[in-house]
Amino acid sequence: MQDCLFCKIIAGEIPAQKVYEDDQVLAFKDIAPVAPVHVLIIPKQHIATLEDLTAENAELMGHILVTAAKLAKELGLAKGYRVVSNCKEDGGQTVYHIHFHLIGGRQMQWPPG
Ligand code: IU
Repeated sequence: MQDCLFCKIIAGEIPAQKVYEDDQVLAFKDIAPVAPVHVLIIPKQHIATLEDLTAENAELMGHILVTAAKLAKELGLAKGYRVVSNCKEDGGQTVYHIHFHLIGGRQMQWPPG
């Protein structure tokens, strides 16, 4: 999608610190990390929000979660971590290309703000 920041990162038009890539997903370091490890995992297919998902996306979403678990191991998050996807305004979403935050390396709090 033309005006999507994350589509531009996928296309290589905007630089990012990539940590993993395959034919379906890209993972890169968040530009404003909120923890020692903060990686964004995104599908290469442009999907704006969680609300836009259909049954056709089920395998892709599963692949993203499996990728999160794999990266967490590789990044040394043996004590645990959090995977978060913010949806629309009340969820705190700021970039409208669906993404999953993999956050770890410190004790998380609950409930989130
Ligand atoms: P959110 O869930 O939509 O709020 O998350 C968007 C994230 O994208 C947020 O953590 C930003 O720091 C991050 N980000 C980025 O990594 N690179 C960018 O150029 C921009 C935002 I703009």
